[in-house]
Amino acid sequence: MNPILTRRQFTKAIGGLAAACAIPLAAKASAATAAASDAQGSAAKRVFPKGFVWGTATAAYQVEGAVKADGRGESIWDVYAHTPGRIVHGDTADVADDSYHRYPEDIALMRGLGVGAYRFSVAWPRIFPEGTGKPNAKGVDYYKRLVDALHAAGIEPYCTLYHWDLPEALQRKGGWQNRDTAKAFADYAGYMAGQLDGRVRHFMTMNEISTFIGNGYGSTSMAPGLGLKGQALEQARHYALLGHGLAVQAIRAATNAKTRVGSAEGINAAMPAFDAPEHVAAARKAAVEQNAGYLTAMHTGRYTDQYLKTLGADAPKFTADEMRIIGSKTDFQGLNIYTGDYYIAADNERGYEVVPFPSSYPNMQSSWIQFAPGAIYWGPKLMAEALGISDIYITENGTSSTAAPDSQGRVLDTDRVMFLQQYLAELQRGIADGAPVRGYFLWSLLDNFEWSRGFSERFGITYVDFATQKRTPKLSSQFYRGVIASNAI
Ligand code: PNW
Repeated sequence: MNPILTRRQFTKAIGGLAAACAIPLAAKASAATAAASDAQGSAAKRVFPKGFVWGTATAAYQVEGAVKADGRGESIWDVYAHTPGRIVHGDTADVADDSYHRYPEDIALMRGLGVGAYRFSVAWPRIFPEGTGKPNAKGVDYYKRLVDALHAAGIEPYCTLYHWDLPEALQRKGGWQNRDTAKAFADYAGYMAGQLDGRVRHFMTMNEISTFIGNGYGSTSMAPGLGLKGQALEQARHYALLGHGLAVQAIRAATNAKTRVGSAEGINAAMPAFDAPEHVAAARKAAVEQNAGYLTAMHTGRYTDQYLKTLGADAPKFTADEMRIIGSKTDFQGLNIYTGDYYIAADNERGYEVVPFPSSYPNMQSSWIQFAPGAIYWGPKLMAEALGISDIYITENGTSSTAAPDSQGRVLDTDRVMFLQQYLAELQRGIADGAPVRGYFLWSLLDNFEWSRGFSERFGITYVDFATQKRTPKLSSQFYRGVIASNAI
């Protein structure tokens, strides 16, 4: 899917980006040399498997804008963002990157990078403005146009059906606290997958159940901002999982046999404090238990004994049939990996103990992103071993950075370059050690609406001037371009 470019194609592509980014020629020459030496099979290069999928990722609410266009209904994030005090600086995503209109420009940026894949999400309220009922043809057509334009550019679309923008009409009926929402989601997911069948080969049901339930239902830092506790919170988590399982079945029923279905779950990857066998075993146990309410349930069709015991009276009510649905077989697992937690072996019931980060531990601009490249080595490896997962995609990885245009208009985000270089080296090492990772999606193609942080935290490898919508590839774009072209780090 990502053939190594001829030297001429490569130099041309890098030349275009270098001009856009005004990067000196020396960098261009060394990248071209790397590609050339790779073609000769240099042993010094750390090479990714042939056919490894390189992509970028975004989500509908974070980039599209156009919140009133073509009959789109209201989502919980429209309501939340327009509630005073919820978002840093009172930002909203009413316009965001205006990708609803500017997607051809975004696809051109991806061509410049040389990515073979793009992970985007569908806004449920564009398809069913009221959550259920009659589909909105104009919303469906937008995604057909997007997907067709991607194919025309030689970029494979990977589609997420729920990246947190629940139709507000369903929130008024209880949102994920209402079991009917799981059914409504499956109906929407099946309908949309059917509409894109044949044009999209990879569907993800949901993005990070852990985050939208934890932050939106458990705390108030994301929409709908409920701050629930106890059993009510656990029941909502269970219904979100049920929605995933029902959607897997609905997507399968609506699409051809070659279509592949999975999800994109966020994990704070369990890492051994260092790779002594007892700490590795501890981290493996932790990987299962820390994800008991998400990945473990989805891949085993049951909640672990320890999970239910810890929750006690707060445990969700569930039936055997619901657990079978939650455990519906998937074809791949997406993992969003930004950071991790260190574990050591411990003489307690669980057999492990989490090690808090010392205050001196380095982190990126976002306070929750500890710099932990080992997360992307251990995360996929331990999840695959513990849960028997055969195909993993890194559906998100990246970082925020404060880098802004310098006096020449360049954005030299060396912190992001450093971050990506270290994480990708660890990913390559993990794959070489047997982690079944098939692809990598960098979050994000563009600076975008970073939820409650608004536009104050920028995750893009392309700088976006939100006043003019001008896009400028950052230094990290040039770095990623070289990784893709050489399929190596
Ligand atoms: C993920 N946390 O979200 C999302 O899937 C993206 O939409 C988001 O832009 C990206 O990561 C960067 O934040 C998370 O606070 C947001 O732990 C917050 C957290 C984790 C993931």
